[in-house]
Amino acid sequence: MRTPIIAGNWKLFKKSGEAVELVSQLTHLVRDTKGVEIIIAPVFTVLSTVKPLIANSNIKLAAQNCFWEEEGAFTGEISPGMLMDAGCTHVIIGHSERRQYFGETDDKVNRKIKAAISSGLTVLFCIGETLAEREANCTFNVLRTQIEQGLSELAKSDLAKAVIAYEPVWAIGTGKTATDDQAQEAHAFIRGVVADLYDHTSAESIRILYGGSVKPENVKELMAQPDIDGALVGGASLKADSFAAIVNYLV
Ligand code: G2H
Repeated sequence: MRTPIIAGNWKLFKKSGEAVELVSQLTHLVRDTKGVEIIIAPVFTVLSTVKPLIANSNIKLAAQNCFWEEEGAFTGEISPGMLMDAGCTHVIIGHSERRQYFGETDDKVNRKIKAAISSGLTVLFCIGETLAEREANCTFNVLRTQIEQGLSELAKSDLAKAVIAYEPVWAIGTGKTATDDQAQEAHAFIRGVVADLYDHTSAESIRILYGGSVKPENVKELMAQPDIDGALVGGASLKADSFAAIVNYLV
């Protein structure tokens, strides 16, 4: 009943020519895919280039970040309304790379989530523990805090526009994937926190994606876990054949 999502986070890769090539191949490879929501998140500068290429496809467009103000003297920022204007339906918020390199705190993440949802975007809200936090047995405390603060002041009705992405920081771009059991355990915990904060129905409805070195070889086992509803894919989304193989994990 929860439609799976496979989302490609292109990070800081792909200028317009490369983006056109990738998307042209991808639309072809996934044109018959049904029952999976497919999302790509290119860099800001190619959103408008990519948009017409996916206009008649089953691929949706996301940005990788946004600011919380709609307009004003905020040099270098992009607002949720501007992303909608560029054709985005989704935005990634709170990716660990933003938290690690750009000073994004739970409070900033929360402001961005609220602004994005009230503008009509669906948010892919990223959480996850570092290796040090896992080794110190703090994983669940860290996840609970990130969820409580990230979703602070969001009404139950807003949750329809929220997707959670669990990305253990130690598994990002490292080639190390959480085991299926580790991922399932974290996802079940996250669903439990949503039930505590809202209710059982909201927890059962919200989609929770796994991210961190997802590739064609491991997607099937991850997706077989009862609380894993999709994947946020970095490196393997940069090639059409590997991303399509992940999207088509059931084929
Ligand atoms: C985690 C993931 C995508 P990768 O950052 O968000 O990247 O699949 O390269 O680990």
